Order: sequence, then C-alpha cells, then structure tokens
Amino acid sequence: MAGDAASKVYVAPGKYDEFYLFTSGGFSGQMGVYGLPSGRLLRNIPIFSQDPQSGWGYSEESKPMLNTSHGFVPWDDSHHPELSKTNGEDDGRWIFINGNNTPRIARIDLTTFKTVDIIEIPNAGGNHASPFCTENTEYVVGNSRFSVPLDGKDDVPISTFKENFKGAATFIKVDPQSGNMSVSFQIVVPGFNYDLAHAGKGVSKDWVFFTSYNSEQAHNLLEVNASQNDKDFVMAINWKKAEALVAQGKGKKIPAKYMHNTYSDKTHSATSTEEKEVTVLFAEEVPEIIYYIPCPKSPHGCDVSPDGKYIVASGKLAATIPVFSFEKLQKAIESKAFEGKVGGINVLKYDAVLAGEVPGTGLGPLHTEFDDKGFAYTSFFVSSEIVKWDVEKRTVVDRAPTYYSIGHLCIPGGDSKKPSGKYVVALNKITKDRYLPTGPELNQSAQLFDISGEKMQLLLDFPTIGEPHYAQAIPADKIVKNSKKFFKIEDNGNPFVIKSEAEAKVVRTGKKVDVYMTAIRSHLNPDNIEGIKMGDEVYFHVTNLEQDWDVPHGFAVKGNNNAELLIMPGETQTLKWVPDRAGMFPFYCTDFCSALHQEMQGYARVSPASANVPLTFSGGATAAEEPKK
Ligand code: K7E
Ligand code: CUA
Repeated sequence: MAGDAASKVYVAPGKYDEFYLFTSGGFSGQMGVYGLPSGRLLRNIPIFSQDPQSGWGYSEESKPMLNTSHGFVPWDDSHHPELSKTNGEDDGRWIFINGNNTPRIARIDLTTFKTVDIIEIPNAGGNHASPFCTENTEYVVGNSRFSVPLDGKDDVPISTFKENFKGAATFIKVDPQSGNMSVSFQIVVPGFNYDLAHAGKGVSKDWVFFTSYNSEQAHNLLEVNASQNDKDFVMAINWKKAEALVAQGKGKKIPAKYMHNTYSDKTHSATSTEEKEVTVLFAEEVPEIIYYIPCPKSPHGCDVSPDGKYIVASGKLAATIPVFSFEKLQKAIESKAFEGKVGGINVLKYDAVLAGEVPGTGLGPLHTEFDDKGFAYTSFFVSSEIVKWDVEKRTVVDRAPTYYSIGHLCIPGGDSKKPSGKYVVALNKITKDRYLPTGPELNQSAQLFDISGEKMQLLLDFPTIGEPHYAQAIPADKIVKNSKKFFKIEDNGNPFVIKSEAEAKVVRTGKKVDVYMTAIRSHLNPDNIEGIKMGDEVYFHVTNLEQDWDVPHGFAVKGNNNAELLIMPGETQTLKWVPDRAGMFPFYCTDFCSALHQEMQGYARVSPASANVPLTFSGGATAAEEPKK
C-alpha cells in the first residue's frame, strides 16, 4: 500500500463521491449502491427479494412485482447489473439486473432507484447470460445457464437431454421512451450451458456474443462430465438479422406462460400481466444469423473491447486468454471457414477467428473490463489477481494480487464505448482475514485500485452486501441531475390516496375494513380506530402528505404477520393486517421523522366477531361510513 492511498479515497464529510457503483446482491436478490472512491454504502435497492425495511414485496402495492408463472416468488439470485446505454455509453437512465433462479430481468429507474419493471423469461432455466444490452439499449438479452426442454414439453426423462434440452437466447425489447420491457423473440439453440454475454459495439454493434460450457451436454456430475471437451463455444448471433427475420414473419408463435410486472410512479402500485405466447426462431432453421466460435475449456466471461473489434472469452480452465477478432469473424463467415456443424449451427475454425492468445496471464480467468488507454483487465479466480494486458499487442503489462479469489471486476464504463481510466474494483468471493471476524460468515468484499498510472495501486477494501458478482459504475453527474426528491401529491393516482387529513376515513365493506390514513409530521390520522372485529381483513392505506426531500414515514402494527411500510413523501402504500385476537393493537411510525416522532402513534381496538362496537375513528367522536350492503 502506498502512503497516499488514504487521501485518494477520502471524500470529506458533506462531499459527494465521483462515481456511483452498483453491485449485484447475488443471493440477496437485490442491488447495492456505493460511492466511489469512498466505498461508502448509499443504498440497497430491493428487487427480486422481499425487503422488510422498505416493505417491498410486503405492501399490497409492491407484491405483484414478485409474481411469476410459479406464483409469488419472493427471492432470487441477482448477478449482473447493466446500465442502459445510448451510443454505447452508459446514459444513467436505467439499470437492469438478472434473476438467475426463476428466470427474470428487472429494470430499475435511476431517478427513483426503484424497481419498476420485472419480466419473466419463458423456456429458460438459470437466466445467467443476462441482461447485457445492445448499443442503444434496443434489447437486453438472456439465456439459459441450465438448458431445459421448452415449457409445456418438459415432463421428459433427463436421459433425453441431448434430444430435448435447449438453450433460449432471449431478446427483450426495451421501449426507448418508457423503458418498458417485452419479450421480442427467442432463438432456440442447442442445450449447452450459456454462461455470459455481451453485445458488440461500434463495428460489431449488430451482434451479441454468448459464452457456453458443457458442449458435452452432460446432465450429471458436470464437474467432471462437462470438462471433457478441449473446446466449448462462443455463440455469435447477428441480432439485427434475427430481428429482420422475425419482422418478415419467420418466427413461430408458441404457447408460453410468463409474467410481466410493472410499477407506476403515478399510482405507486404494481400491475402484473400474464403473457401467453412467445415468438421463437429455431437455430437450425436460421444458420445465416448464428455461429459457434470454438473457445478453450469451459469459458465464463464474454467481453467486448470499447471499439467493438475484439471479443475476449475466458476459458476458466485454460491458462491463456483467447482474443477473437470481429473482422476475422466476418471474413471467416464470408469464406465459410467452417470445421463442421453442431446442432445445425456452423462451427467456425478457431484459428480463422482468433486474433491471438494472451500468454503468461494467470490461472482461472473469469472476466475482463477495459480502460480508456487500450488496456484490458482480467480477473483470475484461481491465482487471485487482476492482470492488465495490452489489447492490441496482447502482452501482459501489470498484475496485482486480490484478497481473495476475485470473481468479476468493474471499471466505471468498463463494458461501454467510453470507459474511465481511473479505478478498477475487484469483487472478491472470499474475505477470510481482511476484517474483524463475524463468526463463520463474513461479508463479501470489494477492493478499489487506482489504475490511472502504469501500475495498479490498491487503495481500499470495503465489505459488500450479499454476493456481488458483477458491478457497474457511472460518473455521478449522469444520475444526480435527474434524481427525484419526492413524489408530487397532486400526481398521486393510487386508488386509495387521500390528499388531505380532512379526507381520512375508515370504510367497512363486509369483512373488509379500509383505513384511509395520512402521515405528516408528527401524527397519523386517524389515530384511534374502534369497531374492527375478529375475522376482518384490515387494509391501512397510508398516504405520506410530506412534500419535502428525505421525509419518509414508516407504519407498523403489533402482531402483524407482515413487515412495515416505508412511505415516501407523496406516496400511498397499503399494509394488510388480519388481527389474530381481540384486543388493543398499537400502531406507529417506524422512521424517526421529527422531534415528536415518538408521538406518531395510535391504537386499533379489535373486538370479538359477535360484539356490536360501532366502527369509529380518530378521537372516537367521528362515525365511520355505514357498512355497504
Ligand atoms: Cu462470474 Cu454469475 Cu457473472 Cu459470479 S458470475 S463471478
Ligand atoms: Cu413519521 Cu416518525
């Protein structure tokens, strides 16, 4: 460690960081947001998993976001944050992330840091090669790490793997204005394990590249059985041509069942829609748009240089890094330099596409990012280091150890056309002795290196939430200027909103009791409710009337089999409560909002079903609406 490291990461109190860093939460299903260079944790964005802190997945409004064709799935495994791009540069509008387990892609709006769109992917298993986007975010992609038979045709013997199991290269269209996602088409490809992907850019912008392993098509003991072949494949797909084929009607519509969930900033509610069919192309029927490039031993990462000229795939069991040339790929396709066909797909000759191998790197290459000076940085899991190499010359120029066992790495803009040359962040799998021990489990860890000079310089360690697989970082000014401070109450279109305290009410409809409640410093209105009975379902619709930055109110009820609500200024959120006994139930604001926060509380009285306590609210003086017949 150099002596000036501390000053390089020091962001004085009250000052902003230069970059936002978005890390995947891995098995937390969420996304972490950190400042760089300080490593300060700014936020944890709830996405695929329920979050008791914010009520995400607990409030009635947000529950539909976690709907899938399997029902409510309140957890996932998120790996790859991907910033939306314009002209190949990160534009700061949205960030996407994949759900690996129950195949999904989410879109987060970076004006609110809220998940606003989650789409399920049909015909897929383990959506790992995802959600990398094309140069202008025309599409984000997905593909099966665990190939499976097509939906509805999947009750087959596992031993029929080679015949029945397929990958599904999925192209999710992103509306350029709203960002709304839709499954545009899928290409059914041989049943390998599609691991990672990146779209081309510049010269290669019409293409998407996917790494695959298990070209052996083993279905058990993959550790051994999927490492037999000397080479697996990088799959190159011309998405422009695929799109054109689909537009010409070459696709086939097949039945499918998948959910598309969107969240509205106007109603502050999610809507879940079931989709019933998907358009597919079969790889063997469109050999002119899809090719296999042989790649040494079980490749993992799949990365494209900023100019789009080179595709770097990292064979995790190989000792060299193969660098493929896009120009040679085009020539090889033109001259039909094929060595055979696999699953109806032409396999190009390795040497015909290879620009060169980078020798003397390390052990277990995983992922590569790029800087602005023509260098690539590859992570090596086994030898636990970052190796810096010259993209054109393909020679190693520097190496730095990581503590320990690095997975992905991140350079701000490092997968875009315009990387920053300032920092690289190592995302490490094993933390061991780096921090005070916290029992058997230690948080995963990131390490920040200065890469502005010739030699990488370690600056900082900081722990991360969940397991950060990939991360992306962006200059802060691209996001700060659009960051929303509160929701305008006059725009609130939630069906249960009330816009003034005078409108507060409690309404009984049969066994359903709707409480229209407001929260503003420092009281909840109504704060006394009587006449709730056993067997009732109570819905607290709480509107936060504040119109000021950073004044959320919380809401919780004793004994509720649920979480709290955390309601942003101008928002309405709903908490469901089914009382389990007659008695007195305090409720209160959970977020310390003012000097009289502790006074922000109330009581709900629950009586036996047979009682004839009238429904009243507030000080008990106001009669509630009569039951609707
Ligand atoms: Cu290498 Cu899921 Cu991208 Cu982990 S993945 S490291
Ligand atoms: Cu509102 Cu505390």
